Amino acid sequence: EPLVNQVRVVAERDPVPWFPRKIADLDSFAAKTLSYGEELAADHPGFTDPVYRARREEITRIARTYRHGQPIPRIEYTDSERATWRAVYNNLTQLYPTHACREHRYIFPLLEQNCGYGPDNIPQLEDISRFLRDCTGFTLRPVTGLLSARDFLNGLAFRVFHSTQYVRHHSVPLYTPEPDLCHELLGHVPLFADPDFADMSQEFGLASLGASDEMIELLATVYWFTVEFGLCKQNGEIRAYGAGLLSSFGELEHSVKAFDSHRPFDPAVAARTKYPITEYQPIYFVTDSFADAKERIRRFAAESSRPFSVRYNPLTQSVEILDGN
Ligand code: NLE
Ligand code: FE2
Repeated sequence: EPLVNQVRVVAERDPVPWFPRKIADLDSFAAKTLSYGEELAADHPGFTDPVYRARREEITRIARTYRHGQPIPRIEYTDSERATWRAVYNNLTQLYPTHACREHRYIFPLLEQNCGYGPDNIPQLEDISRFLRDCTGFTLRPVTGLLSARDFLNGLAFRVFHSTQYVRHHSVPLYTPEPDLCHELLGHVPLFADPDFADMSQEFGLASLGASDEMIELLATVYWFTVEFGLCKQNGEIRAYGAGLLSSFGELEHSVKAFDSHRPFDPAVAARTKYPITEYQPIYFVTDSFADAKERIRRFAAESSRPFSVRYNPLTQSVEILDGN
């Protein structure tokens, strides 16, 4: 790497945290997933059912050994997993016409046509990853569970979305506190096929590379209130664009009409708002339009106060460091 960067890093008072420079560097995240004992202490059945945990172990083995460039191995889902998927799928697709944002509704049929989305089939990550690459250059990587906010956001800089591959616990299909395949496929994937949304997501990622812990916390919080739980106004109606809402038929229905919980979206306010992760959100931020949210988020992400800036080179799938002085 250029000497000027090495000198800068040594000279900084606060050393710049390590960050991935090329897409294969993301391989190092595989071993570092948070476990429910730490950040996710919860009494949800998905955390404590031993049969379910054993099945999760089996599925997450793929994510632990996956390396960049390999096709994502396919999973043969069980009848119970397929029944859960069907319940989630059928309930959500009934709500989408009246509750989902325009972009989500536009892309969903394309996923049915190209990636095997449907009530009777659980789509495979490899097929979706190829589809997204054709749409926006985003790809998927299997992950064992929740990553740290830094690692997760860093992945977005390379247009890589870390996706779980297991299905939520069958007893509570309408809501799970953890990411699961239903959440990734029904909530996140449709929006990653939208070019503007893909660009905005990468902005979060680029802003997170080598950022201070404080900045990571702010970025992760804004991400939470937008990409995960954002609402927007379209044609005078409140609609969801956040993946955590679009994948939970309980909270999707609740959020759109919970008017007392709605606040106008301002990244500076959202960045400092506390939130629970294992229950319905007490506050939702609503943007006037989806385009407005994207613009505000982009500006907020660009405010990262680092002594250098970064640029993504899509030809080499690597990050170039630009000296800030
Ligand atoms: N609560 C969401 C769902 O049930 O699909 C998952 C949120 C993951 C952050
Ligand atoms: Fe998510």
